[in-house]
Amino acid sequence: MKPLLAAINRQSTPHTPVWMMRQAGRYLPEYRELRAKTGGFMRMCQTPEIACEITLQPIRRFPLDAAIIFSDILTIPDAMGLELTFVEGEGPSFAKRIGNENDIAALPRIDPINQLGYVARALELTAKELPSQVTLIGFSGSPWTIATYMIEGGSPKGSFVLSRRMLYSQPELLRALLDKLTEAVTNYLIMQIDAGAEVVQIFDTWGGILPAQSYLDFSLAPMSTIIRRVQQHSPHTPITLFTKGGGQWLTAMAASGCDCIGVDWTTNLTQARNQVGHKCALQGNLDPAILRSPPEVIRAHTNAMLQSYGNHPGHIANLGHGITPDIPPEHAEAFIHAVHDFTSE
Ligand code: 1CP
Repeated sequence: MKPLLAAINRQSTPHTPVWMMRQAGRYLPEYRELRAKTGGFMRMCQTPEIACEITLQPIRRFPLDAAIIFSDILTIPDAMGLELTFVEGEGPSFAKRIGNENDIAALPRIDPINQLGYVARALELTAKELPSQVTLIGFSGSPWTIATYMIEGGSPKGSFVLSRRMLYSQPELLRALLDKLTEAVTNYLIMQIDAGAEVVQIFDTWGGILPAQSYLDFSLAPMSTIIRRVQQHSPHTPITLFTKGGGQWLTAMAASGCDCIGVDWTTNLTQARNQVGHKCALQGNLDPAILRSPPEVIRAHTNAMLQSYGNHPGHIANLGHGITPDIPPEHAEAFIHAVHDFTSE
């Protein structure tokens, strides 16, 4: 079995598998070169040959155990008609945002195969090209995280004022939006699995800004519904749940039925493992800021992270959040090699 699939099933592996969130992206000169030629991030996502090529770029450079399909969590609101654009250096922005009942009522149900079929085709192409030991990962944003972008109209800068206002003043509106997104994410993940994704990850980047009860009701509950429905369709495809800032809710996350929990760098892996036991694999959690340090510092911190998980099956090494554009590729390489060096039999 591929090392990452074995680890996610809590089986022992010849080395701890490793990949990096956001491993296909701007820290790689070959990505920047292709982006300059292609013109526009969405054009890159929507052209399966280009999305496949970018997915493979980090795989050619580093001995990674997984490839994550090149796409974005904001393809769903784009398909719902919010008109996504990415301005270089400024991040995502929508032409329309979701502010009231009418906006939510007007949101169409999406048909992933017709509207997001470019992601399925990119997965199919990539599955054919990947080395045999590398696992192909599909993904989506969580309903809550996607909703924050739709409500804020782009990057939720500052303190998510509009999203939190809706949460507290019009929770029924937020629920209606989350229901639509729950259905869309479920069908989107099922499409990705049918196209060749061997694991799917739900990125709940902004779940950690919520109070505990609101996290359970407005972020974890929709994700649990998605997990149940995806498992009904594909009982053997593992699902990873990553809530940034979710370290205090691991027991509740494990009860969602997910196979693996992604943890950020603020979480202690020994404690996390004591809490979830054998129920879920754990993925993470080197602070991505450590990759700015010299390679020997990266190796030392990587070793400490591996030690804190301990010598048990069920660990997938990763960063605690995405790699940032300023990281030299050699530093990413130092991290990946360190994981394999320290854990090879
Ligand atoms: O390895 C990969 O790069 C895989 C593809 C991938 C993934 C998994 C991209 C490409 N984006 C994502 C997920 C994503 N997108 C998340 C969840 C993970 C996380 O928290 O990092 C989020 C919040 C987004 C939204 C988004 N898209 C942002 C963040 C904006 C913000 O401030 O909130 C940005 C900058 C993007 C654009 C984007 N997505 C991906 C890339 C390589 C880029 C850069 C685009 C460019 O070239 O300008």
